[in-house]
Amino acid sequence: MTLNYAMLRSPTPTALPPGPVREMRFELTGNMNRYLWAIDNKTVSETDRILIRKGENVRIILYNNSMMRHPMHLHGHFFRVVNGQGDHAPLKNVLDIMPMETDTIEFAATETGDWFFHCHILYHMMSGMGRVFSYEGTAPNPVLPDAKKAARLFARDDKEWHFMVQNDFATNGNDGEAMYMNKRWNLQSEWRLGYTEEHGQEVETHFGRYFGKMQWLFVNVGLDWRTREGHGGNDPEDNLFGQTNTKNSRSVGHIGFQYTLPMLLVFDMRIDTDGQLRSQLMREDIPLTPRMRMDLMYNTDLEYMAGLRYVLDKTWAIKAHYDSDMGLGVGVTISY
Ligand SMILES: [Cu+2]
Repeated sequence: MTLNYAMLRSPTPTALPPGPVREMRFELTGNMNRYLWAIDNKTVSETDRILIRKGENVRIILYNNSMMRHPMHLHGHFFRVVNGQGDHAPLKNVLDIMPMETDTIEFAATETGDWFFHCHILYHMMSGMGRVFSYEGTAPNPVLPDAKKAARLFARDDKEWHFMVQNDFATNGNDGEAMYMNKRWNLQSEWRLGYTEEHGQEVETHFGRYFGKMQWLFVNVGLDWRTREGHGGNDPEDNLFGQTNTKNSRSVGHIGFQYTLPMLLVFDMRIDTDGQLRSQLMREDIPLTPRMRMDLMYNTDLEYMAGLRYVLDKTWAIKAHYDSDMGLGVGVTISY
């Protein structure tokens, strides 16, 4: 038998005392790849405290619009889980909400002060999935001498910038990417540095912002530099837009966007300062087995790439890839 919340029944009645009802609706949102977690696409530090009043009944309707479960926890109160048990609805202070599920909880506002309501997966909480309920007209807390500073410290978690880098030391060259990002912005750079002039060198850098509650849209500006020689005349002269193909010699700025399509396929469209268009489809990290990942890329400069990575641990992986410019390479990948 699979146990579920509908089976829970309080041994004593839990009906709320009479009083005005304040109803709120929240959507739990986020992006699993970027690890941003929010409520209604706003993190704790991007919102004000939610004022409630002593004596009223607060009803919260929660819709989990993500593919992860979120055990939502309220400090300082027991809430009723509205689960079909009428006056005997169970009292809890954490409710684990499954993907795509909608749940209703309610509690009598009987306290004073500020109370944190947050996902109890702590890295979801620290990336911003929470709100503060604040009782109207509460006197300052005497054990918090500097309330402004305390609020600033509290809001600091979800404002943090973090750095990641992945570098592949391969037989045909060195390629990798680095990112410095926070919840909305990303500065990223990627490079493919061949050991010969024929394999060539490429460096691309983007800076931009993510938009939308799922953060599928990344609007960016960037720089694209590349050089490659003597590819035996096999290179395509045009790109798919009928423009001269500049994939072997380019030093431009560009503006564009990336959009994450279903199946985590990333569509990239850009125009550069020479008026050249490029669009690209890429899917990274296709899990073939728990440790085997596949990457695929194709773009309108007629470049393509396919790679296989065997993940040894969180830092090390073994990689083999084929790139239309750099050919076959085998190497070791470091992730940080
Ligand atoms: Cu969560």
